[in-house]
Amino acid sequence: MAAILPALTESELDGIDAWWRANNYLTVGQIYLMANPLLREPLAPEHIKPRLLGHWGTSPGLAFVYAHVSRLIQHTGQDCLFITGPGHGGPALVGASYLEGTYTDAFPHITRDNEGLLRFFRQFSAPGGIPSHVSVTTPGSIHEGGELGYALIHAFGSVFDNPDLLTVAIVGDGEAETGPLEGSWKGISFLNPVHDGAVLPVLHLNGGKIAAPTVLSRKPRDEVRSLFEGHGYEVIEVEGDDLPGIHHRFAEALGHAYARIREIQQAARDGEPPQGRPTWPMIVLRTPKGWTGPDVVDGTQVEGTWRAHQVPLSGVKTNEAHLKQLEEWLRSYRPEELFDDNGHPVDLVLQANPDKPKSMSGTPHANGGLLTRPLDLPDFRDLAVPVEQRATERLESTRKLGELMREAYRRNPDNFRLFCPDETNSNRLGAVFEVSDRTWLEEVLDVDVALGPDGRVMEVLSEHNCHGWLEAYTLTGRHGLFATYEAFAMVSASQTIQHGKWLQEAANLPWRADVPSLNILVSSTAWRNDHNGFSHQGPGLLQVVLNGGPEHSRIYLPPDANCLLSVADHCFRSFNYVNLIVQDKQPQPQWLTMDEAIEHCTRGASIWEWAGTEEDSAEPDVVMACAGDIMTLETIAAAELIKAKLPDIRLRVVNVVDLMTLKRPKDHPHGMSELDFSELFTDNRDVIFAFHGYPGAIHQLVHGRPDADRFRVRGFIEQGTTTTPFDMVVRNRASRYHLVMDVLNNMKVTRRGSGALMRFCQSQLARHHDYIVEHLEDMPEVRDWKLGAGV
Ligand SMILES: Cc1ncc(C[n+]2csc(CCOP(=O)(O)OP(=O)(O)O)c2C)c(N)n1
Repeated sequence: MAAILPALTESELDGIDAWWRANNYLTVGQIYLMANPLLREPLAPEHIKPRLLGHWGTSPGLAFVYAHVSRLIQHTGQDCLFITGPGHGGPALVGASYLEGTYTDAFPHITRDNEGLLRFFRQFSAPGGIPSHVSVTTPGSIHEGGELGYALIHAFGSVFDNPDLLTVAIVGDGEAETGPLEGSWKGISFLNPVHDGAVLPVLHLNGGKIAAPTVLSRKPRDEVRSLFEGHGYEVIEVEGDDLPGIHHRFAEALGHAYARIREIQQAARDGEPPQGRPTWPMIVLRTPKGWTGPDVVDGTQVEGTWRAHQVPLSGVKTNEAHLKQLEEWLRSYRPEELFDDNGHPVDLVLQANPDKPKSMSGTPHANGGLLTRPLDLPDFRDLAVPVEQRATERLESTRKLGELMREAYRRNPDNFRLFCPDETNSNRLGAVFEVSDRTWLEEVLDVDVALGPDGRVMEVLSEHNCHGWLEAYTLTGRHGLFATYEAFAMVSASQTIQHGKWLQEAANLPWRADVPSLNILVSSTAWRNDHNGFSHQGPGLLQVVLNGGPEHSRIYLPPDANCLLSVADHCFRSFNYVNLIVQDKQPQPQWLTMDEAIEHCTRGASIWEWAGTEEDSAEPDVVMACAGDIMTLETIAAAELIKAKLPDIRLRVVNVVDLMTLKRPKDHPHGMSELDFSELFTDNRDVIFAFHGYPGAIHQLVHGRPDADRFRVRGFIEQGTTTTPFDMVVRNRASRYHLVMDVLNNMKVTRRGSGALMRFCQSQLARHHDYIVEHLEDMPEVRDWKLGAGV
C-alpha cells in the first residue's frame, strides 16, 4: 500500500506540537480565566472566573487528533469533517476554530489579539456567551455531542452520497457504552465506497467517564480488538503519552488508515463495483484522560483517571496551592512562544492550519446548507387519487407517498434517501424499490429481494441509526424522510428533540445556511396496530414534537391520500423544520379531491361543509372537530348518524390537518387568527374534538382561545390490546358512538330524537362487545361503512 502521508518531519512536529499546546492553553483559559489571558502578570484570584465550568479531561485528546487530521488535509487536500462524540470537549473545538481564524469570521468581535482573546475566554460557558459543548455556535460542528451516543451515526449520515468527504469521528469510551453507539458500528454494512464518502472512527480510550472507569478501557486488549474486527474493521492501535514519540506513531497510524481508505475507494471507483463489504480501518487511541494537565492534586492522582473529567483544580480562587498549580499548568504550554505581543497566534502555530475553506472548522460540509441543491420533485398532482364519490373506495394512502418518493429517487440520484427500520414495504412505501434497492454491502443470497450495494433505500433495524443518519444527511445538505412505526418513533424521540434544539439555535446564527427539514412519517399508528397489541399502540412522538419550539416544530395529520401528497410535497421542499406526518398505512376512505385537498392543506384546517349541515347559515348547535385519519373516519361516521337521526340539528364538522394552526399566532407561526378560529369553532359552541393523540394535547393547543373549556376531547387514553380495529376506538372511548353521545350531552339545544339516539349508541356499544367476541371481527355496519350508504 503506497504511503500517502509521509513521515512527520521535525518542522511539522514543531508546528503540530505548538498548535496542540496553543489549543490546550486555550481550553484551560476558557475554563478558568476572566482576565490576564496571556499571563502577562502573575496569576491572581481576581483573574479567575467565579464559576468554573467545562470539561478538561477529553479536550487534549481531541485537540491531538484534530491537529494530526489538519496535517492530513494539508498533505492531501482531503475534505474532512470532524465529529466529536464527547461534545463536552467543546473548548478544544472552539479553540481549533479560533486558531484557524474561522471563529473570528463567524463572530467578528472575537479577534485574534489580546482583547479578542479575553472576550473569547470570558464568553465560554457564560451568560450571554457560548455553551460548553461543540454546539451549533461552533464553526465546523454538525454534532453537539451533548447527548452521548450519536457520533458514528452522524458520521455515516454525513458521508452517504458525499463521495469526497472523509468524516473523522471521535468516539468516547464512555459514549461507546451507550446503546445507539454500540449499534452504529454497523454503518459500514451500508456504506458504498463508490458513491459514498468514508468514516474513520477513532475510539478514544482515555479510560474514564465522569466518575468511574469505562468498560472498553478495562477489557483485555485482544477482546477489544476482536470486538471491532468482528464488526468488520481493521483495528489500528496507538497508545501512550510519550512526547514526541506518540506524535510519530499517531501520524503513521493516520497515514496508514487514510491510505487504506483511498485504496478501497480507488479500487471500487476505478474498477469493478464492490464485491462484499470492504474492511475499513479504525483507530483505537489510548491516551490518558486529562493528558498534560495536573498529575496529582491534593495528593490524589488526577491525570489518567476519571477525576480529570471536568475541572481538575476546583479551589483556585481561594486555595493558594491550587492557584499556583493552575499557573504552572498554564505556563507549561509556554504561551509566550505561541502568541505574540498583540496576542495573535504566531506563525509556528498557524503553520499547522490547513487553508481556511479546507480547515475542519471552515468546511462547507459542516454548514451543509451552503451545499444544498433543491430537491427535484414531480408535480404531486399527477399522482392524485380521483375522488368522484367521497369515501366509497378505501385505499392505502401511504402508497401514494411511496410513489412520490419513487419519483424523488429517480430525479435525485444523489440527493434524496428514505431511512426506515425494516418497514418500507410494511408502511406501503415499497414503490421506491421500483427504482432503488435497499443498500447492502454484506452477502446477498438468492432469497433476498431488492438488496445490493448500489441500493440507496436505507433499511436498518435501528431507529437511532435511521434518525441520526437522516439528521446528518440533511445537516450536510441533502434531503430525505424517516418512516417508522408510530409507537417505536419513541425509541429515537430524544434525537427528534435534540435535532429540533439544533435547528432552533441555528436559526439565530446568520452564518448558518438553511438546511433541509427533518421529515418523519409515523405510520402503522396506534389506532391500527390492533393486530400487534398494546406495545405497538402509542402516539407519543406527536406529543414530543408538540412540545418543541415553535420555530421548527410542525405536525401534519393528513386524513387521506391527496392530503398526504400535498403535505409531503410541502415538507420535502421546506427547510429548517422538524416535520412530523402522522398517517396510517391501512386502507382508508378518501375524502377530498386533489383541488380540495390542496385548499384544505393550505389553510391547515377547514369546515367540511358536506359533512355537516352548513347549508343552514345559522350558528351550529355544536361543532365536531377531528385531526387524524381514524378520528376523521369516526367523526364523519358520527356526523352521518346524527344527521340521519336528528333532522333538526345544526352541525358543523371541522377537520384539522396542520395541528399547529390551533395555537394562537403569538404562540406559533402557523397559529390561525382569532377571526379564523372563531369562524371555524364559533366563540361559544361546544366542540367535540376527536384527536389522534393524547387528549391533553388539544387542551394545550387551544389554550388562550375563547372559552377554551368548551373543547371536549376524545383521543388515545392508553387503552389497548390485540383486538379489532374498531375495538381500539371503543376502548379509548373515541368511537363514533362515543362522539355522538358527546354531541348529545353538549349541544346547546336538545333536538327531537336525542333520547332515542343516545339509547341507540349505548346499544350499539353493547352489541359491539358481544359481536367481536363471537365473530372475531367488527360489526358489518362498522367494517363496511361507506359515506352515504345509510346508517
Ligand atoms: C446519553 C448521555 N448520558 C449521560 C451523559 C452525561 N455524561 C456527560 S460526559 C459523560 C462521560 C463521557 O465519557 P466519555 O464518552 O468516555 O468521554 P471522555 O472520557 O472523553 O470525556 C457522561 C456520562 C450524557 N452527556 N449523555
